[in-house]
Amino acid sequence: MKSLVTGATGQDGSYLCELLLSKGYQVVGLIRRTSTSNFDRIKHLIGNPNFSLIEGELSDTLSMYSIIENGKFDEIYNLAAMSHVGTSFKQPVYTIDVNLKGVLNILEAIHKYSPKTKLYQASTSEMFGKSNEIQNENTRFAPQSPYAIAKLAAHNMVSIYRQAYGLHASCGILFNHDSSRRGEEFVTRKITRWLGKFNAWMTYTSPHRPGYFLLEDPDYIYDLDGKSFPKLRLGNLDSFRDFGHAQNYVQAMYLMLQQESPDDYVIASGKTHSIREFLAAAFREIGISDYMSYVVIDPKFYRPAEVDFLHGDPSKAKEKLGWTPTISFNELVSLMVDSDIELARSEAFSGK
Ligand code: NAP
Ligand code: G4F
Repeated sequence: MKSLVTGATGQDGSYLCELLLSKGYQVVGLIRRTSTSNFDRIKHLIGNPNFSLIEGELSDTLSMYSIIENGKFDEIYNLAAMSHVGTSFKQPVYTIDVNLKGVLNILEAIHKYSPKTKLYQASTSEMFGKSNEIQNENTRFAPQSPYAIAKLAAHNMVSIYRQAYGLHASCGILFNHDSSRRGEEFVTRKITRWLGKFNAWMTYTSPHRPGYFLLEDPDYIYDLDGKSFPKLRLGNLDSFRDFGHAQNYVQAMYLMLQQESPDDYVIASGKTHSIREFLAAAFREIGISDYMSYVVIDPKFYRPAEVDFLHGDPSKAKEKLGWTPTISFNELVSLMVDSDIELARSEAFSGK
């Protein structure tokens, strides 16, 4: 089996490439040209004889056509996207180019040149947007950002190509999933990365005089020698998300393409927590309960329009795919904090 994974350098792409390689697949990762390499999440795969990289840009029709026509792929997993909701308000046209036109490029290429290739499209719970009920495959979509609008249009486009041309194309409506490989600008990883660095600052920066002050200063924490560390700056803490671990969620992507017929599935933990709850749980991991003393609420991180409540019902995926998540919310928080404590410790010792 030969698969193309777009977004191979991202969080999900890296876990999915590992999963497919472990199943004996030949995996081609699509990467876009950047001035410096960003292979951190897949560097351990480079050199594997079943793994290779190909350069391409999702929004460039000709490059996607030629990759798909020549690749003879059994499966394509389209994970590449402008994936940051906040950024989509600042770069709406680019977001449409990549997250909608990019998907159309892939669908057309499959339809024209490789109609037997199966497609997985990374849809998202953000499409539910302004919803206040538990969400499943039948819940009405009400997108709240350029990101969600592009993803919803792509989701509908996949459905049309499936009906009109009989493509084996499935969409995973994935709820938030995180890990130690999550990008640092997403709220979960922003919190755990800050905690790792703060822990290293407390432990290794003043090892002879350990301890710190929480003064009235709104922006900084001080150590006993008067050196400062910036507080954690966040936006809205009162939105709810349904969190899972990315390693569990890429299993569901794979399972969707092993089904006889294509379909759409909600992939979620079935539980919801506020960002505030994530924050509190992460601080508890390093023994701090008065977490708000370390946080500054900065309106800069508020969104022009917010998604207040995401809570998925993964019953269909459980029943039809046999998929269930194995990593709980508390385990996720703990894994992420531990990993960022270790990362910051190694950076402190290597002088970074
Ligand atoms: P991510 O870590 O941000 O990775 C995105 C990937 O897309 C990166 O490899 C990035 O390449 C690549 N990419 C971006 N623009 C591209 C372009 N124009 N051409 C080619 N490649 C491009 O995202 P993720 O968390 O792994 O998410 C994977 C997919 O699932 C995304 O489509 C996201 O929207 C969707 N999703 C994610 C979640 C979640 O909670 N994680 C939930 C639902 C849906 P660079 O490394 O060069 O930037
Ligand atoms: O971490 P976030 O940026 O993730 P968001 O918006 O839920 O999007 C993620 O999950 C989607 C699935 O539902 C994916 F489709 C998407 O690609 C991405 O992976 O923000 C989560 C919440 C928001 O309510 C935001 O307003 O956290 C709030 N937040 C509070 N302070 C913050 C911050 N978000 C970010 N990024 N940075 C903050 O400082």
